[in-house]
Amino acid sequence: MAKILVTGGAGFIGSNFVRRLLRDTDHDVVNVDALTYAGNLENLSDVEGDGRYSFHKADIAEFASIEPVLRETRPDSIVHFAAESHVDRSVHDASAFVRTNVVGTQILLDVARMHDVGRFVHVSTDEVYGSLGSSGRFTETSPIQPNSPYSASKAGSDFLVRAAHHTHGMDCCITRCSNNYGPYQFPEKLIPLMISNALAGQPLPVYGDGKNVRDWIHVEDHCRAVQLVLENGVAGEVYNIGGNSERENLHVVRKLLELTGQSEDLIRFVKDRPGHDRRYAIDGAKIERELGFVPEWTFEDGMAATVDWYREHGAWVDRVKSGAYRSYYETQYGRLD
Ligand code: NAD
Ligand code: TDX
Repeated sequence: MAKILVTGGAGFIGSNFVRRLLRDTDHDVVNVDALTYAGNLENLSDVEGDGRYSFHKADIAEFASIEPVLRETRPDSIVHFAAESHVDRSVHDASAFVRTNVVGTQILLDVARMHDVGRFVHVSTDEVYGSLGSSGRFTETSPIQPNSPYSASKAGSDFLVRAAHHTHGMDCCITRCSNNYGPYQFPEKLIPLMISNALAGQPLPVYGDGKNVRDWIHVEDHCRAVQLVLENGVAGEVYNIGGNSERENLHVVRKLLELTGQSEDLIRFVKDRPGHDRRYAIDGAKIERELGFVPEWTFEDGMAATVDWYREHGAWVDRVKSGAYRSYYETQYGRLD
């Protein structure tokens, strides 16, 4: 039994990971989250009473906020999910991305070293590799060529984690995963946004020609891979994690319209995202060979299960979409008729 501190545990992937650790291990789990617009404790309401779980509201970018949490809880390991995570928001204003993703990661590394934390798993993204043409896949040795303020800030955090291992001998691993989908994803990202709009009979905004490609992975597969890296990864190594499910955006949107029983007339082609990366695809050979990870969800089963989840959690979606989400939506999309 160990004590695992999870940052960003009130967000989409972090909350799925916290639930997984409590369900499948005997570890104690300390969830640290600043509860930004993307952090929602309702995502973990089912584990609130668990004696092995605790929540601490703290900001990783403020030493005086995060340091006391580690001093008090003394975790054995950290799994670092906390980040500003949405590319479109980083196009509007990158400052929070630099603050949390870059400065926050360095402060967290400093505090972890100060309190002799062992393994530090840094959860990163395939977007740090930039964009692919019509062929090829990202390997762990692909050049780091981030194109958006979001991915540049994640690449910066990856380099700081690499440096902490190289300079201070910290026990760090980095994971770089492709696009996640599944329960509790905030409806600013493609799949939950399209599902919630389709269920409400509202227009579906597709950027550009809709032919950009992402490699979709179910969040449960991603969380299982991160757990394998936490348990068996080699210090200083990077592990790519992919879903073996490359799909064009338009294919994804059409599939979701089919699953929600809505017409393709709801599709609206809107102005493209500035600097929009064309294609991401992960070569997952290293994590398969070294840690035995292969994704289990097929794209088709995962999409159907996710549509069912959003259908059954209408109240969660309504609460999440109220308030600040509305003004973001208007800034990003204006009126879609
Ligand atoms: P999310 O936006 O749903 O959650 C991020 C969480 O971090 C929120 O709970 C938020 O409150 C918290 N947070 C933000 N700033 C903080 C701060 N300063 N201090 C403490 N907590 C703070 O994001 P997500 O989609 O769950 O992504 C989690 C991680 O996985 C991120 O690091 C992201 O870069 C990475 N990732 C995401 C995907 C994806 O498809 N969503 C793919 C690959 C990697
Ligand atoms: O309204 C939309 N219309 C649209 O066409 C939105 C929100 C997205 N898109 C397109 C842009 C992308 O090609 O869909 C694709 C996926 O977009 P996002 O869901 O915003 O994801 P992406 O930009 O690919 O980044 C995601 O994957 C990697 C996550 O948000 C990151 O946190 C992760 O690191």
